Amino acid sequence: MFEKVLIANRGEIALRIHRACKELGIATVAVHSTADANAMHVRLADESVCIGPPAPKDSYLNIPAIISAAEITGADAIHPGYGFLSENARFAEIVRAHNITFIGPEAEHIRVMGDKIAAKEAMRAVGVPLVPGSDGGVSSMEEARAAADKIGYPVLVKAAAGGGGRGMKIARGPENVVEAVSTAKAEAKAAFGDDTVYLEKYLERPRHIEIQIVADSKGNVVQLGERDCSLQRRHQKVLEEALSPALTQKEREKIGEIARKAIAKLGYLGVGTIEFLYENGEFYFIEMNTRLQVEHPITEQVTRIDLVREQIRIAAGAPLSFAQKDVVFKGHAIECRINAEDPRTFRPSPGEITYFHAAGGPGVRFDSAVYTGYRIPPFYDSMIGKLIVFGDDRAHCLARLRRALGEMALVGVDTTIPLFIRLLDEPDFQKGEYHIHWLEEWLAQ
Ligand code: MV4
Repeated sequence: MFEKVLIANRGEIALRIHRACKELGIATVAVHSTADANAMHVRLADESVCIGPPAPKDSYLNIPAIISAAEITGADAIHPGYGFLSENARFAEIVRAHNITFIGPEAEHIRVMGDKIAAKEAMRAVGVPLVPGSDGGVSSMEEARAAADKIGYPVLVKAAAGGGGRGMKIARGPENVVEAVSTAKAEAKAAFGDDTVYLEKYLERPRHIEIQIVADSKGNVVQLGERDCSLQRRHQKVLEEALSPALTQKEREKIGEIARKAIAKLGYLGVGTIEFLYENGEFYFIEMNTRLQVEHPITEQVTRIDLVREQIRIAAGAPLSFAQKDVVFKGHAIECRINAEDPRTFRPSPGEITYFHAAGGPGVRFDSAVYTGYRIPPFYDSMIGKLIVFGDDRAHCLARLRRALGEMALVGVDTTIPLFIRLLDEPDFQKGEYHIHWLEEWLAQ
């Protein structure tokens, strides 16, 4: 096992990784920007290194500074968390070139899944169902038009370097293809420096369902069921559930087994998530995430498996501590992302938290890095905590969630807590009847 792990991240995920390390008897090194000198992840770590000024590009994305911090402190592994450098294949290679273990998959798997066209081809080859589409990039307007006619309208134009919804354009009919392709290309060029685009059949009201997988270096692959992440606003997840209220046990087992076999064939290592759109009983692969995800705790709650602990053990060469047959889903879990934002306008609300008290009691977990007197800096993501609630079934989970939201005290900044209280009163949400556009439509009315 590692002796010392450098955590190349901040906020709640840096704490989550620190906690897993301590439970494994591993010392931790925090890195931080000058804006985060008083952050909880710095306070809890065994050692800390300041890696630069507030702007992410100068600190949490500063590869030379992070590698230097690892070398100076003698860390034998780096955990990248989520966001920042977590899906940067070059970073994974540089870490390994310095004889430091990257706690994550092979650089080549990160690279393939980062290219959405290459990811689809890789998944097709291992038996995963895809959204019908152009099978590769379109290199001319004639090719785009022919592909769109063949797929059938509406079609969605997507950027190969995209993900997260940037550079997507809908063509409702043949007359819109040229316009959609040219704007998607221009946006992709500006955002990613790569204007490669591809076409897919546009699904009107699907759900976003993702399968958690975990794979060790001995060839063991286990799937840990799904999360329903359909409640989003502007491609930011707001609330996630495990398991999905929309799937039957038969559907769950079928897609889980497809995902497990695919990951085994790909020779993937570590934790990962396969994202699907789900509509009319069918699953369609869209993307794979090669990192630990924000919403991993709801899977932990329904499986009682510590994903971060497993991730670290796998990177150290240990076998998975369970087999597929040991995975039993129990109860229901929901995560609410608590953001320091106005709950109506979603305008960021940085500033000092003058009083903080977390909800607790049975089935309640609050993953956060805030404390009374903490000043939320304006330079980073507005997510300041995740309220994770577990119940015997979905109704029990919802009752506990309402109770827990009422216990939360976060004074001094606006938060999205009131939004969740309103959401709990909504019949569609109570019934679990929603899709990827539901939340934005509800917020707009
Ligand atoms: C789609 C789609 C409909 N049809 N693909 C958005 C982000 C990117 N990860 C994929 N996205 C979508 N791809 C086809 N063929 C609708 C979306 C989409 C979406 C997906 C998941 C969660 C929220 C979303 C919100 C808007 C659009």
